Amino acid sequence: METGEKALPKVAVVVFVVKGNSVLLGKRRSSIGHSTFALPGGHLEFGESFEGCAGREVMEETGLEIEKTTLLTVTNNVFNESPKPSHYVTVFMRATLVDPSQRPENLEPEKCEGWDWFDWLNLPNPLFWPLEKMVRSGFNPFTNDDGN
Ligand code: 8DG
Ligand code: MG
Ligand code: MG
Repeated sequence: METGEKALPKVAVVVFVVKGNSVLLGKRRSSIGHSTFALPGGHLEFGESFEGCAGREVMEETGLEIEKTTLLTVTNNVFNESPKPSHYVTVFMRATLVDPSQRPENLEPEKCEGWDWFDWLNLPNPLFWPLEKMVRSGFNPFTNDDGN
C-alpha cells in the first residue's frame, strides 16, 4: 500500500462446486488461511459478473468447467491475522460441473496443496474460518438458494 493510501475492502467470489453430496475443497498455501480447507475462488475483476468471476477462478485454479452458477449468500470477513490486515466481502456461489467425470487439477500449486471432493456431512479440518463460520451457523449450499 502507498504511504497515505487508505485500505479498502475487496470483493471475492468463491464457489461451492457441487457433485452429488460433495463439494470441492483445497488446502490453502496462501498466507491468509494457510493450511486450511477452502473453496476455489478469487478477486472480482473490474467489470466482471459474479458468474463470470466464478467460472474464471474455478477454471484458473482447477481446470474444471462449471455451469448453473447461482448466487447463494454474501459474508463480510475481516482478516486481522494475515501479514497485513485485509477485508473481504465474499460472494458465495454454487455451480455444477459441465462434465461430472472431469477431475480437478491443481493448476496453482503455489496457492493450494490440491483439490478434492468432500462429502458435505464429512468435511475436512480445519476449514478456512469464513467457511467454518457458515457451516457452524447451519448454512447448507445444497438447499440455501432461491429454489431453482
Ligand atoms: P486471484 O489473484 O486469483 O484473484 O486471487 P486468489 O489468490 O485466488 O484469492 P483467494 O485468496 O483464493 O480468495 C480471495 C479472498 O477471498 C481470500 O483471501 C479470502 C476470501 N475468501 C473467503 N472465503 C474463501 C474461500 O472459501 N475460498 C477462497 N479462495 N477465498 C475465500 O472469505
Ligand atoms: Mg485465483
Ligand atoms: Mg483462490
